[in-house]
Amino acid sequence: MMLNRKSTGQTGRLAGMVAVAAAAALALTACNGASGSDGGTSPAAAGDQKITFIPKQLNNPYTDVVLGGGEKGATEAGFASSQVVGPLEASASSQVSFINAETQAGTNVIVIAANDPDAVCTALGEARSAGAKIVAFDSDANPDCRDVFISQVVAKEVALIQTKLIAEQIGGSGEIAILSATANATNQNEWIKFMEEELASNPEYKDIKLVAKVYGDDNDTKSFQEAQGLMQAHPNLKGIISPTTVGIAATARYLSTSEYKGKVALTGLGLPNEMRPFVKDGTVKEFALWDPAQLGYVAAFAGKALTEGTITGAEGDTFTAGELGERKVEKGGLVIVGPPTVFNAENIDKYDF
Ligand code: RAM
Repeated sequence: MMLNRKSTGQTGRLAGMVAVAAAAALALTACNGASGSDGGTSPAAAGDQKITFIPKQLNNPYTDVVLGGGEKGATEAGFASSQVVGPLEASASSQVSFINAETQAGTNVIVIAANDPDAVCTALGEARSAGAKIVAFDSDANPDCRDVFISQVVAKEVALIQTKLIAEQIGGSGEIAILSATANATNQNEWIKFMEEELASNPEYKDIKLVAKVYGDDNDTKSFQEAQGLMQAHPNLKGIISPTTVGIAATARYLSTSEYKGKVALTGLGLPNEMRPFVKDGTVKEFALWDPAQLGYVAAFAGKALTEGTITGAEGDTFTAGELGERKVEKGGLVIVGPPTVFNAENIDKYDF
């Protein structure tokens, strides 16, 4: 017997998932032997494994796209059930109680985007002792506390592309600021560290001065206010990098109706569907991102390979991530998903996420 999840549209799906979270171990399962692509010969036929995704926070449109890919990957990889649980805000310890509940429920694979690399460690350690495999994605946990980390793009590359974009957009000189997510987020801090290093060491950027780093906590209202505050505190600001989809959208919204529209540059990491109006109205020239759905998709297959023992997270391990093909585990248990794309007025209409 093969168990499949119900699948609905993106918004409905997430709402459904939250409801499932409330129902804890009562996973969305429906008996259906015919809808699997291989008629029941998939790994699911041999087991009843459960996978749970714990994103940084639930109310984030980026997370919705990542989880759409995760849901698809979980089905194709043959998990008997999958669910999403998680906090509504991305504070450091907000995920601990969710991890503990998964340990209690005997979940086989926990996929987590860590709000803080260390705050989740004890709970993840307990989950592992109980037999769970831990896949970090998007934002890494301390490597001692997980089996693999599925990274969207090489972290340094993410930083360099944003530094290059802002330098181009401000004509190579002037004051810039960074508007980040939460202050503890592993992914944000790694990208910011590489940006700072690049600004300090690349002679092309010698006339660019980073004057502020602020945190919108991946909260739309706070990000909007931080953008406003930046302009008040730094009247000579020429550009803002926001390496978070929530931050860049809120900053764009602020700039678009302000006197700074078209004068203060804004780049970073954004969802094309959220950024489209701001590219079209001239607030934003270019920004970057990868395909978020692929992140969740690869994470699900990595989880399956871990539970089957075909990988352990060691350097050189390989596994097949469905339609995305073979993936290799690199040093430190790192799996890279794909290259970033730069979006602008010419290409943005080709993307729908
Ligand atoms: C936000 C989150 C996430 C990050 C993206 C780019 O939605 O901070 O962790 O990867 O932006």
